[in-house]
Amino acid sequence: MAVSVFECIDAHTCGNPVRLIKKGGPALQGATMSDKRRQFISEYDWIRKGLMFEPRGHDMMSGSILYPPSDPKNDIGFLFIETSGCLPMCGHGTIGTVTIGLEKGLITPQVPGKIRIETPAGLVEAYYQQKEGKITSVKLTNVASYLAAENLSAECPELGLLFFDVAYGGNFYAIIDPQKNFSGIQDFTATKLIQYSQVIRQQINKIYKNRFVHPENDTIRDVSHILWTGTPLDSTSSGRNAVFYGDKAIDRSPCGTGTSARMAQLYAKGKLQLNEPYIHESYIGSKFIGKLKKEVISNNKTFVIPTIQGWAKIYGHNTITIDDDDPYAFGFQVL
Ligand code: PYC
Repeated sequence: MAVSVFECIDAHTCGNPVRLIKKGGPALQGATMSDKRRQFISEYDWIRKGLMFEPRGHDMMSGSILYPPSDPKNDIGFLFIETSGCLPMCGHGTIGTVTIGLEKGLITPQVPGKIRIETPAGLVEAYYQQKEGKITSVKLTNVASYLAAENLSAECPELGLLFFDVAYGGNFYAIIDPQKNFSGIQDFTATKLIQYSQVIRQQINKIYKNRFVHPENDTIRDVSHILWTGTPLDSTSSGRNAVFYGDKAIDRSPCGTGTSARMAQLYAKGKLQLNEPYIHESYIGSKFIGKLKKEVISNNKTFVIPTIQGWAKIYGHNTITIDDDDPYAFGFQVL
């Protein structure tokens, strides 16, 4: 009989949860965060399941574990653990982890004001502002993002044929804009969007099998997230989304990797310029400010470098145990 103990700090980024595992995470050997991610998935996925799923977590739960950087020029490495698996990159998770890490003294940047973070998807830089010991805003320079495919289609229950684009912003997103069979997220409950997403994601990955693979890291593949769009709640915002992830979640934040993918898509279609602010609303109306800093050509493909700005708040300290005599030691989901 063994009991594993995890010291966690819980926060939310614009409404979406971030649970930083301060103590109890496993030592990992890999040379990069991508290698460490693979080792974690094969040997320690029980930790993710135990801490993210019910009864210790919930459908939206999302977390991170800190690692020393592989390259001494960098400050820290982040492993993301979520109900959806170990994402290559998580924007709201990074904003939350940076906020917790700085406020609680778990991250000490070499250059004050800037943190160089190794993530499984690549290097991410975070610039932060602080006041009276609190981090008030975090701006990420995310991994290179791009539009991967346009005008694909799949059948959606009740709605019929839907057209979508696929873009990469740290994860692959199917982006579904308002069209003949879909009037926009303002006309749908989150529950309905979840029901549709569960089916349409499965269809997309069946019809377009092996089509979406990152050109420089083939462990990053397939459409994991569905980004539905619609009319913003605030008329001064640029857009609003409902991002589906995991099996039952709609992101409560505007989604960092989703906003990056959305901006890459709009840029490729000539609908967003470099340095033009893109104020992105979540389903609950919280906001990230996005921008595209520059264009980069690599592997004959045009990428853009996005920045995402948001905030996070710490709300709890949590010592969580996983006792292997608990029938629900490794969590469960009610689908
Ligand atoms: O902010 O990138 C993000 C994210 C991914 C899944 C949920 N949030």
